[in-house]
Amino acid sequence: MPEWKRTFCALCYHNCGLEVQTAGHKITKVRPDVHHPRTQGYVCRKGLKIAQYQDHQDRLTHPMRREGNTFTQISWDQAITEIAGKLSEIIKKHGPLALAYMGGGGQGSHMETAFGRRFLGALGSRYHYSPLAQELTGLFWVNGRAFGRQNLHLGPDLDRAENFLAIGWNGYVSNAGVNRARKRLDQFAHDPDKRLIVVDPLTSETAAHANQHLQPRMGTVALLLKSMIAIVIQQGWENKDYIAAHCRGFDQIAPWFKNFDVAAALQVCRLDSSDVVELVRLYATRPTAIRSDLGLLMDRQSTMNSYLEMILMAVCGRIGTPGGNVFYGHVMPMGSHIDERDPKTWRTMATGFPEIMGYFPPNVVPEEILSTQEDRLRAMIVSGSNPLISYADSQSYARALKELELLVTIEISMTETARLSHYVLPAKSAYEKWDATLFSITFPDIYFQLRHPACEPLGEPWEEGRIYTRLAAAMGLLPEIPDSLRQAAEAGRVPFAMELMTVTGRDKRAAAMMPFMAAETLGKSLGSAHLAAVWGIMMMYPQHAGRELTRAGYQVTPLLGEELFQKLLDHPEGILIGRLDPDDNLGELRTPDKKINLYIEELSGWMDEIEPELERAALTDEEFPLVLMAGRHFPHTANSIMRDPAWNGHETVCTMLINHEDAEALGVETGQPVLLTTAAGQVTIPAEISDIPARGVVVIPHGFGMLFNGREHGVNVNTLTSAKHRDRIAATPLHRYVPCRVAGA
Ligand SMILES: Nc1nc2c(c(=O)[nH]1)N[C@H]1C(S)=C(S)[C@@H](COP(=O)(O)OP(=O)(O)OC[C@H]3O[C@@H](n4cnc5c(=O)[nH]c(N)nc54)[C@H](O)[C@@H]3O)O[C@H]1N2
Ligand SMILES: Nc1nc2c(c(=O)[nH]1)N[C@H]1C(S)=C(S)[C@@H](COP(=O)(O)OP(=O)(O)OC[C@H]3O[C@@H](n4cnc5c(=O)[nH]c(N)nc54)[C@H](O)[C@@H]3O)O[C@H]1N2
Ligand code: SF4
Ligand SMILES: [Mo]
Repeated sequence: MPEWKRTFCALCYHNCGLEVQTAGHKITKVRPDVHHPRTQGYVCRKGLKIAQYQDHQDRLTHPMRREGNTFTQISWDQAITEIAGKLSEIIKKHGPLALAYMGGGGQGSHMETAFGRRFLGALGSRYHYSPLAQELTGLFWVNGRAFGRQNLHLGPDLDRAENFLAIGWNGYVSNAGVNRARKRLDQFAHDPDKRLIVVDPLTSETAAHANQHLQPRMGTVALLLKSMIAIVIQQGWENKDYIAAHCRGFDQIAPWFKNFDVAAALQVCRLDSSDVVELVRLYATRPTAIRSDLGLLMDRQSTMNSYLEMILMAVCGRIGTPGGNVFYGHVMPMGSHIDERDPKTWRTMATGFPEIMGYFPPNVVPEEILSTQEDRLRAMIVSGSNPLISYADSQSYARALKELELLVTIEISMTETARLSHYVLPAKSAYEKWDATLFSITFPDIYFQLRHPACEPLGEPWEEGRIYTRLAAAMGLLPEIPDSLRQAAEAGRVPFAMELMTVTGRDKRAAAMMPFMAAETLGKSLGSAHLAAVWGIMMMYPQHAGRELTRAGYQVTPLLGEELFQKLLDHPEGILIGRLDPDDNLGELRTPDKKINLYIEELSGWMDEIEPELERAALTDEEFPLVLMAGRHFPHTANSIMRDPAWNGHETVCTMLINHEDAEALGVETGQPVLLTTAAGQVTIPAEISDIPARGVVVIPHGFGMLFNGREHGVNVNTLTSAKHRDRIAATPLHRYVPCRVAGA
């Protein structure tokens, strides 16, 4: 009987525990890991199909160089030497700002980012275009202003909540951000003492399970949230003690809401006033946790929605208090805090968007490349990302990527982006390498899991960390490594730690290049650059998380980092690595006075635009009378990660959902092709009559339109989206509200 190996699913950042059997490079059997400490046997359909993630005919096995339309296999040595040479030439001629790094780590393999970002930085660029900056950076920006750090992130405190309010989040399907989401949702929906309330324009799968479903008009979240705050303030339901103790700026924000015309606003939202007042009363008086996601973040008022959501939570005293929304812990924050009011902050060159939490928005990349400025973007390394499918305006993306002097794609599959690249480098898949994920999705416990290699590599792929280390070495970026450090690495991890401290203490450059130093020394004796990076993270973690570790039962000694690393090696199912103090969550605030800052000056003009009549006018479009939800996340996609359509049994799953009445009015039936047109493009796609969309809304999933076996499967929704339809602060795409029209094809 083959051995069951414990691992976790890399298809979404939820990372459910799995057990797999393998033979060579194949995963042959999969089952949920019922003893997994965090997910306890929970999985979705995608996790159970993980074998097809890495076993298909488009897997990359060897480095390749493109000449015209054909790729030639080359050796790793040749690939590293040529890429390093070309990068050096471009930087010498145009300076380091000509270089960008895109993607990084995807949903389940974050160790590469430590190397990719360090490599970029060592060359003198900060331009990391990350998928996080096409959804979350508006929210991160608000977090920075309100809580003092962009990387302080709130999540629902479901263990202590009486009610669960989902706004613009379809957790029943997406699972995003809530551990064992379906189970947790069911607990709220079925317990007579709890309630699940869903605010969603569509009858999403989550809405269909709710005790109560409020169905606002698509694109009116900001009006609704502003109305909810106005009801709180006009009724005097704000939590005065909490505001006095924990908030700053209430008097400055109150006038926005005091005279706000709630009745007129809710009319535009097409909601019944009494339903909303009841919801607000419940939220203001009972411990209620909120989970929102792309329905807010990718809506037309993206950053404003995040701001209003924060104000609503704060005035009701639901931030950092039991059963509300709490600051989650982490082993390492997902990014660094950047305050763009500092004039030294980096901005994109042609479009002027600031770095937020260390990330730049993929939406602007075509403009940055196609700009006529001398200091435009000319070279890019893409890893774990497929911009031609994932980012807005695929047509412009394709045109822009072709203009690059150097495009290197690090991938496991021959993607649409890889096909345009000058060099394609094969990465080890999630199940062939050591790796870990840094997203934290539990409270108050903090877990960490190291994914051990489960399969043999197919061909000659490398870990991404090794690729960047070799490139850095070839470009002369690595400091001299003393023999003493190499010898210490052979002697063991404890002597290595001591020697590393001595070396980095006296050589600043060595400290700055730490992941590479560790990869070149300890990484060699461990057989993995990523494992050396995880070791480094474990060595650093106790330095800033002593209290969390103590609460979780650890004794903080100088050797604790080493102990944690060994524990990760011994426990592939993951370990409890810290615990937050659930009774002092507001202690996490990082503003100078430890208060929540309610007034964000830069948003005050925008706040004035959130008015019923202005919004009503903005929602009317004669040319495009319908709204396209461009990119639903649903059970038959895992972003663009699953390429072989066999994983969906070759069913036609890429359809345009349309509701009965709209279909009837258009004379369209299920299976019939329709012509869908937006300002950016046009596609023909089969219609599917469904109970999910509301009147006036059509829905297409994201993650289709990929080439497999010489054929395009489904429609790439990003041929319909414009990169300029974006948030004014963070440039995140507004994919949840794309005006369109539909006609029979
Ligand atoms: N199966 C599957 N799961 C996934 C993924 C996947 O590709 N497939 N991808 C993962 C990733 S990367 C992410 S970011 C998450 C995303 O997870 P979600 O954000 O949960 O995914 P969406 O499908 O965008 O669902 C958002 C909900 O917001 C609603 N909405 C849209 N517009 C509005 C509005 O104006 N107001 C309100 N109140 N609601 C609105 C939509 O109807 C929808 O039900 O999913 C993750 N999980
Ligand atoms: N219109 C529209 N577009 C959207 C969305 C939407 O709702 N609407 N949703 C967006 C969201 S929320 C997200 S997060 C993005 C995600 O978009 P992307 O950033 O493109 O990320 P993924 O689709 O998750 O993964 C991309 C690639 O990672 C590769 N890969 C898998 N494993 C590994 C590995 O171990 N190493 C390396 N180097 N590569 C690997 C896969 O083969 C795949 O090609 O898409 C976005 N695009
Ligand atoms: S795709 Fe499904 S099984 Fe995999 S981590 Fe996400 S929720 Fe869990
Ligand atoms: Mo995402």
